Amino acid sequence: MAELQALSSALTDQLPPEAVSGTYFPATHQLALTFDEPVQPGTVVPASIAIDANNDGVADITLDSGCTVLTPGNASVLTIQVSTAVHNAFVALANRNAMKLLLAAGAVRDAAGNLVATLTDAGNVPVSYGPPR
Ligand SMILES: [Ca+2]
Ligand SMILES: [Ca+2]
Repeated sequence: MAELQALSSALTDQLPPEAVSGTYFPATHQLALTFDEPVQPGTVVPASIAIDANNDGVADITLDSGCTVLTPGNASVLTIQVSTAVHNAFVALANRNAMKLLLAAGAVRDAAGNLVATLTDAGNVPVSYGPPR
């Protein structure tokens, strides 16, 4: 019955996933993104994930094709190994205390295949530098 229940919930989930928060771990060059429900790591579009560090709505760092998702299966926390260029962009930011996550529509899908919606700086999803304090 577990399979039927899983199928049922997959068929009825019409709600897109929403990002909750993010953390960049500079020592390991890893970006962890937390969503409100499990998402599919294989559906991540790195170029659709960005960081606004100065609250102007314009991306200051955009993930590139050198970034790879480490999370092996559907999970509410995605861990992304970022490229050297993206890591260097984090390190170069003048202010890392007010970073916000930006997502283009379709940057990731939930377990049922619903596409994430566009997330702008107005969504106020914080990204901390290092573990949250
Ligand atoms: Ca959903
Ligand atoms: Ca900006």
